[in-house]
Amino acid sequence: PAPVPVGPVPNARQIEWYHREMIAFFHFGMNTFAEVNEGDGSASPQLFNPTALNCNQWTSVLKSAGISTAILVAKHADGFCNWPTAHTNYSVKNSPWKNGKGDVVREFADACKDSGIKAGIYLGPHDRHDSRYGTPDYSDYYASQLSELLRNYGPIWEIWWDGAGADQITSSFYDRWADTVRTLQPNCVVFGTKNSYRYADCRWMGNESGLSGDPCWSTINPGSIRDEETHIAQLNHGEVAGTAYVPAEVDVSIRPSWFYHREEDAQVKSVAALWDLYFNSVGRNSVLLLNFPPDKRGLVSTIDSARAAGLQYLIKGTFKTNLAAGAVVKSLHPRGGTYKPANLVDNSEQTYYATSDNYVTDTITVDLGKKKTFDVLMLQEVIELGHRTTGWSVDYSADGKNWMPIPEATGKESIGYKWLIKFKPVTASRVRLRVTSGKAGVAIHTFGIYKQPSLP
Ligand code: IPT
Repeated sequence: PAPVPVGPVPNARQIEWYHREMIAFFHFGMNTFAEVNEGDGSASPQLFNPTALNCNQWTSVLKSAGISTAILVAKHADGFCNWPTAHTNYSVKNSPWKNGKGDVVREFADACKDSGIKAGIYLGPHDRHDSRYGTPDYSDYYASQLSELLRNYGPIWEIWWDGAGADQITSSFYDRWADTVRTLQPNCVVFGTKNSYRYADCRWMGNESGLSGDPCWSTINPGSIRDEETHIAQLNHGEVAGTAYVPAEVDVSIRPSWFYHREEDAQVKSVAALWDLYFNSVGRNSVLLLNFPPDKRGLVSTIDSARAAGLQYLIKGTFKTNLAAGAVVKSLHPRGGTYKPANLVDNSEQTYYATSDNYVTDTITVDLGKKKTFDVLMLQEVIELGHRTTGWSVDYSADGKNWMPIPEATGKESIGYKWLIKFKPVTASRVRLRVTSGKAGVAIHTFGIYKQPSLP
């Protein structure tokens, strides 16, 4: 029989979310034109006037970056609405852009649909423009806008409830807004923070620099999300004994700022920096939400798009071949039946290796048959069965007798959806995974070793 799940397990939205691995963020709006990051809500709608807005250009950037989901800022804390909402005059309809007939959300949603990209929405809970902010009337206002966005633009894959500045938005506001989300778009992932913690499918991971914790558990105690300021470490690492399954989403900008500023063109993250970022987010059991701020034309800079394509080149080039594929795999405590050690290297997520229920530790030896050189390691647990393994190390050997540790892969804790490690190239004919502790028996579907191509 199959192993029994342990602890909290993901819901269907979270399983789908993990498999996307990377999401693009588009911060675009009044701040782009006012040349600030946190507008106070007083900028005139006359300022908003992209000269060449083309969301198909945005999605083509994502295509070459291998990113299949995107979240657009519909309204940031300055309150300006990127769609012609019926509920305020502070929107594109009073801007010169397309003589007030434009709708950025529509163009974004249509471009996503045309290119097979899932569209998400950031609707800032904080609002510095609207005088009702923080009152029950604001709750009505926000709920009406949420309905507009969730009814009129097709499937919305994720809704982003930024906690920034939103402390006056109490949990009763979110109770109502969550009801709107669940009624109109049952499959919509909720990024929740602070007072929206009850509804969070995924959590903030505690910083905006792209650095998930090591370890990084998908589980957390909900109070740690609510009491963010005093629980940054818990957000960053998760909590191994957490009572809720709320994995980390890593929001970080490809530039220093969230909104576009020309003077930052020379500070776009390099491909090497993005590669590190990928390992520190996707490679740490998290999903990467990478911001590409469109400029005043309404286009993503070619600098940003070239870097993102460089990252995709490295991802593809590295992970195309698992050098352990087809290796002879043996373990100390196999469960038997269909849960074979060889499932670890069969390039299939549908089959997995498991230990017998009496064992939470194991030693799994992968015989490569000949010497191979690799510098990346990947492990993937069966997330549907909960976080199981809590301690592991990887060693290598040239003769099967003398084993050397991979220092970067020694004394590790969490695995989860995906754990990646890169290190100086190692040449070996055998690799072994020592599972040293767990909450339940091992259930891992992939053990991979890879060789990075050189930087583009
Ligand atoms: C921070 C919020 O407090 C948090 O809830 C989350 O929304 C996060 O932003 C997103 O980056 S505030 C930020 C200035 C660190």
